[in-house]
Amino acid sequence: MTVSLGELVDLDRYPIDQPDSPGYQAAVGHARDGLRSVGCAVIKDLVLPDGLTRLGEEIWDRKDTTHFSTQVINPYFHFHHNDEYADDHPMNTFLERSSGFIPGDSWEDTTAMRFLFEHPAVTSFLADCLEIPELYPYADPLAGLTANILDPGQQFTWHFDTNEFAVTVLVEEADEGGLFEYVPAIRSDGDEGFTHIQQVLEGGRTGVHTLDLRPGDLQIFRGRYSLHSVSRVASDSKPRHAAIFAYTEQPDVIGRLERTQQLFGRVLQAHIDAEEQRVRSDALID
Ligand SMILES: O=C(O)CCC(=O)C(=O)O
Ligand SMILES: [Fe+2]
Repeated sequence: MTVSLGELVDLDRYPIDQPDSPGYQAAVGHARDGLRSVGCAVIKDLVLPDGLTRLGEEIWDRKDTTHFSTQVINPYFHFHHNDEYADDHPMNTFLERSSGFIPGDSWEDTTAMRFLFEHPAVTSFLADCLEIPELYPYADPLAGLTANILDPGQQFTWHFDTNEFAVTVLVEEADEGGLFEYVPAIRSDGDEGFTHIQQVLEGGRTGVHTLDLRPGDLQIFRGRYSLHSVSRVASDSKPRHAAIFAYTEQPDVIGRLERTQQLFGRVLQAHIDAEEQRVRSDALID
């Protein structure tokens, strides 16, 4: 089955394939405002209803490949106590992540998911929004293209992403819970922001934004600098399904061995090779 960009994306409202058009400029301007001010931009109803149906079916068809894992982790995905830090430090504050991922190698080249994730018009539009010269699909064969699955009762606790940017399309929302929350730019290169992070981990709401995201909306997010979470989906709710497109500013970035094992329950040879030859863009804690 083939698909075209116009079948998936509302190109009338958002002509992402026509960079010189007023509609394109308006969408980029709006996204830049959000990204500059709070590190987050939402493009409402970017995906058309039929596109959403198709993404929804692709996720349900592959849901049995979801790797679910419950872990008690700190915001950097560590799960061991670190004696160099106090007990009430973010490094030693462990909370529940109980969601699952449909991994990158579940999405064949013919899927609408992969088509959107890798489409040059999508990547260059996103780069424009993020005000960077180039954007590369995260080269990790498992973590690059995923669906994040939160079944009833599950939550994705406060954390930072390894990759600089993430793009999310909410495909199916929970009836209750499953809300995306974030604290913009709580850390930066050279400042880990531990004090504020600890307040949030302990339930503090200072600086916490709750996103009003609906199915079909596309969210652009700087997840490496903004602490974020998805709140618990109610036990009697529908599941929450979100497509996650991960991108990097540099090509050929691959996730760490340990985190890959944690999130996907396995690693590929590419992860083992990359561990020996790391390509990193900053020195923040992973
Ligand atoms: O499902 C979402 O909206 C975000 C999930 C997330 O933060 C992640 O996959 O790292
Ligand atoms: Fe994240």
